[in-house]
Amino acid sequence: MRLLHTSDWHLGQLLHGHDRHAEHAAFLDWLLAELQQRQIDALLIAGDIFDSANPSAEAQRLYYSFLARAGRCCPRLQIVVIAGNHDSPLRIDAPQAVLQALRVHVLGQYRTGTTPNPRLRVALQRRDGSIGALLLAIPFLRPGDLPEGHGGAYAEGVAAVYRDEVDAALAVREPDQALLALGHLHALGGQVSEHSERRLVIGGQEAVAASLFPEELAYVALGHLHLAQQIGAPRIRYCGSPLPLSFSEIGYPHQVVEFTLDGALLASVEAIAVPRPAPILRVPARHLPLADVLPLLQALDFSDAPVGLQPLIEVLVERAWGDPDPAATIRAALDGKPVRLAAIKAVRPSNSADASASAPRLSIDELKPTPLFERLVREQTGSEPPAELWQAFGELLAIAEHGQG
Ligand SMILES: [Mn+2]
Repeated sequence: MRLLHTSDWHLGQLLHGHDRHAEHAAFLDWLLAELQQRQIDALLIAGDIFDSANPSAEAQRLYYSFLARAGRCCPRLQIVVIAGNHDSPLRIDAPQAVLQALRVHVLGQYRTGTTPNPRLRVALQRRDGSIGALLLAIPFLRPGDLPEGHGGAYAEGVAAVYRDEVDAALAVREPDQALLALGHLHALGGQVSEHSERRLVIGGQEAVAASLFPEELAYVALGHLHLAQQIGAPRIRYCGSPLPLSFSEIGYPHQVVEFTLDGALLASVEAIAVPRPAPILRVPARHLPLADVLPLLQALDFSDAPVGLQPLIEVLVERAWGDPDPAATIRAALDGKPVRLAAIKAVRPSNSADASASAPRLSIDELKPTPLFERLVREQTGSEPPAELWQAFGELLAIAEHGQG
C-alpha cells in the first residue's frame, strides 16, 4: 500500500496581511498530480487544514474543491482528515455525511467519555479491496476532551487517551494489517518554529513523550510542528507544513511524505519536496544599515508573477538611536517592483556605542507598565512621551487595573 502524509495547510492564512490563496491553490494542484502519478491508496491529513476556526468562504472552497477533484481523478483514493488546534472540530465534522460518498473520512471532535472509540479506527483498503491497514485517527485533543483522573495535567491526559486507543486497536487488528496513527499534538523533543505554531495549552506541559507510540505502530503521521522531522525513529514523523507560514520557516525543506507498507510492516519512507509557488525571502539576510539595504532593494529583479504569486519580502534593517522611521524610504525603494512587502524588521545596531548606552538591562522595578511604557516611547521616538500620550496611557492602565468605569 502507498500512503501520503501531509499536514498544516493553514488554508486562509494571511502573512502580514497578504493572502496565501494562490500559493495554496498551486500546492493543491501539485498534490493532486502527485496522488495520481504515485497511485496513492490513502491520503492522511494531520490537522490544521484551516488557519482559523472560522475560515473564509474562499478557503473552504479550496478545501472542498480539492476533495471533489481528488475523488474524480483518483477513484480509489481514501482520504482521512483530522482537526488540528487551529480548526473548529464541529466545522470539520459537519460535512461528514456528504464526504463519506467521496471516500473522505473526517474526524473533528473527540467525544469525551467514549474511550476507546471505534469511530477513530479507520479501515484502509488495499488495491484489491481487502483491508491493509487500521488507522487510528485522533483529532487534536482539547483540555476539555481529556478523561478525568490526571490531576488536570494535559500531557498525561493525552497519553492516557493514546494508550487506551492503541490498546483497543491492537486487540482488533488482523496480523496482516498494519497499525497506523494520525494525530495532531506536540511530541516531546520536537523542534518548534518561532512565531508559528500556536501553543496548545496555556501554561503547563503540553508535549507528550514519543514512547507513547509502541513498536506495533508501523507509522505515526503527526501534525502541528511546521518543521519536517522525525521523533526518535523514522516511523514517527512530522511531515511539516507544505508552505512557509512565517519568515522563520523559509529555510525549511517543506515537504509531504510518502510511505509504503508491506503487510503489517513499514517498507519505505520518502520525503517529497513541495515546489514553492511564490518566493519568500528576507532582504538582506541579516540586519544592515538603511544605506546598505536600499541598493539591495533597488537591485531586486523579479519577472512579473501573477497576482498572489509575487515574492513576499521581509526587510531587515538597522535603526540607530534617533534615526527616523525607515518604512517610507523602504516602500519608495520597492515602489513599482512586482513584490509584496510583508514586514520591515528594524533592530538597534548591535555593536554601536549607543546600543549599550541606551539599552541598559532592565531591572525588576522597570518591569512595571509605567516605566516600560516610558522606555518604549523613548526608544521609538527618541523623546519623552508627550502629555496627551501620558494621559491616554493612564486611562488604559486604569481600565486594565480596575476594570471599565
Ligand atoms: Mn499548524
